[in-house]
Amino acid sequence: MKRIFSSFAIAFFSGSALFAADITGAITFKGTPPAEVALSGMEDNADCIAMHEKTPTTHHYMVGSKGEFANVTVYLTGVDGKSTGAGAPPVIVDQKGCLYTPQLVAIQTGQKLIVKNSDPCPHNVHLISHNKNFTDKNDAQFAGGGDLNYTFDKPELFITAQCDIHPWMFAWISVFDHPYFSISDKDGRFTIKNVPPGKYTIVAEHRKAGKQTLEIEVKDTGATADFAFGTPAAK
Ligand SMILES: [Cu+2]
Repeated sequence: MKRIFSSFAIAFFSGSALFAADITGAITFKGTPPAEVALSGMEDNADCIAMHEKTPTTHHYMVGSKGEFANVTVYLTGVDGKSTGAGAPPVIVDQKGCLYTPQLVAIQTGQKLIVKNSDPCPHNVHLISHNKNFTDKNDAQFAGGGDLNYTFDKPELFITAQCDIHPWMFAWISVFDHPYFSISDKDGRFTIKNVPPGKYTIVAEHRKAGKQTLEIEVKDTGATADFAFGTPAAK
């Protein structure tokens, strides 16, 4: 019996090198981030301001009380050509209260992006590639109108989505040609799932705070990668 068990154990553990594992990490921001500002122009728009108790602000730096840094895009490099986007569930962005929710998303090449309008007013979705990967897309979307669907062929960080009717409305879409990316949550935590064992360069990038890079090795048990951002005075 013992021998049978050991044979099984050897087979199991030697086979585990083929398994994929997760990369997890925590992202912090040290110091005080720049102050956010009230969204300019919304107070002059009766439809939009009526949906808020007070004028919303920008949310460039989403930092928790202990420095937990949310909305940082984390991704592996050197793994292009592995997109599973065509079979992945769509990513959904809603327009609600004349704001994009969520305001920052990441998606694979070939994966569907669905933009909804939950507002009682019209919007238009104006997508801008800063690398000229596509010519601007600009689609009107009326109240109660159907969803808009998009896919992207080429990877690019922080494609801009803006509404030309409501000039404070912005969202950013990052496109990857692989599934190995994540966005940090309100606790500053991220998980990149199902990464095959190996050595990788992992990047944490924030639209305002810049980017940081680490070399990591993913083993059968996974890997961790923590990043600390901050204002220059706090370093
Ligand atoms: Cu709008």
